[in-house]
Amino acid sequence: MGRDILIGFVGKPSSGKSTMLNALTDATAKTGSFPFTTIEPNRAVGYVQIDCACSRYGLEDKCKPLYGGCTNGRRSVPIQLLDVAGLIPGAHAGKGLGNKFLDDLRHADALVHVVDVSGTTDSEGKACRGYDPSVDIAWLHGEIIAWVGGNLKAKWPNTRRRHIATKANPVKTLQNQFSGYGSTPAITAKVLDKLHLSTPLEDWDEETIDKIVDTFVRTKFPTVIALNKIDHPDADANISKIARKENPNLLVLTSAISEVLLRRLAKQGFIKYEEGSEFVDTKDDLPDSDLKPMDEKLKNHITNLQDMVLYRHGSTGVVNVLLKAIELLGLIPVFSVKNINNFSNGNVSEGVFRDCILVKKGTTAGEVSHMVLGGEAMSIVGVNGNIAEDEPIVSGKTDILNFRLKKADS
Ligand SMILES: Nc1nc2c(ncn2[C@@H]2O[C@H](COP(=O)(O)OP(=O)(O)OP(=O)(O)O)[C@@H](O)[C@H]2O)c(=O)[nH]1
Ligand SMILES: [Mg+2]
Repeated sequence: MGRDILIGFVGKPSSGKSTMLNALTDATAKTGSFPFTTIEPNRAVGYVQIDCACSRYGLEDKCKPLYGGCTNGRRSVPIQLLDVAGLIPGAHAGKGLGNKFLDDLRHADALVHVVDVSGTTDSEGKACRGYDPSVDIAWLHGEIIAWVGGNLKAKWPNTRRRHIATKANPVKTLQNQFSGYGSTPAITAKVLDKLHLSTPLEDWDEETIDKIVDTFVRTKFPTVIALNKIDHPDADANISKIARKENPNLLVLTSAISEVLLRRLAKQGFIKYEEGSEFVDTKDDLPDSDLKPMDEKLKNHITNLQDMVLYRHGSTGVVNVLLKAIELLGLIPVFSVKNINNFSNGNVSEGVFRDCILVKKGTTAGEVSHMVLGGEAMSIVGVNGNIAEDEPIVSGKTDILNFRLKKADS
């Protein structure tokens, strides 16, 4: 994962995918209370917050990331976000906008399923009351399976014939089909290992293929479930129902619309708002500040938002969506520096810890050198001396690295 991480937003129409994208970025994707507002995908850069290495050395005020930013040791690392059209039950059979647009998500590292927990939109995203959103999680997963499964099955007779003719092994044959989703031979092998299949590939029936696809999707696309619209009075009952059914470790509570509003008011100078926090200050709270006063209507809106969202849940939750995705992916930051003694890229006056990439836990120093240099390093040096190529990166210990191309570089 040398490139930027890509996170895709999926869900039924009107669940709040585009609003969530806007809440996490400076994008202004079109949103609307009617299904299929989004047709073409919206791409934008979001930032995930991590602990920066600068704070270990008291260098917070010298820290100057090339991309993103760093404030008091909290570093914002850019990640790519992609919001696509809504899926409805039967999308794989052409319902709604179909499922072809999911091909844009083939290279996603993780997905976020945005669920509307207000119960005010039905399975097709049409306005209603009292809809039970707890069923959305299963059918949407089914549509993702049907997308990958459909692509695989369409080519299966040829794939199978070729497999027999070339006497290939199942990992190789399957990897050829899954590589288009950014799968690696290791991922494909892991999928087959998990299933302990006893039948040879040429005899796999539809049920076996479905099982393989299900395991592949769960392995390749870890999915955060964002329970959105928690600001709605009917949300609580739906959240409880979903919490009883689903793995709690995948759930994040969000109010995307609240985050959009807070960021906008902060930008317009009406409030002071620390993104992702519960802290909002108005002119009433800070009379000596240069904040603009708000009218009664806006004041009430903010009070309501604080009561329904910020005080009850601690934040609007949208920032936690990206943190959860990073956690599910098992990503850790690695800081590559050109000078291991002063952590700069040559000149301290240009700042320190300028480069940071996110890599999977277990990635070795050698693998990181390939991501950073595009090739093998002559030597890899950490703060405590040389590091072997096959040494996995350890957060807080061997995550600040200098890659030397030639001995002369030292
Ligand atoms: N109450 C509430 N409404 C929200 C929230 N997030 C989004 N909405 C509203 O839900 C409606 C749909 O939002 P969108 O972001 O357009 O939904 P989408 O999932 O992108 O929809 P499609 O593009 O049609 O698939 C809009 O009217 C939003 O204002 C939220 O957190 N709370
Ligand atoms: Mg949309």
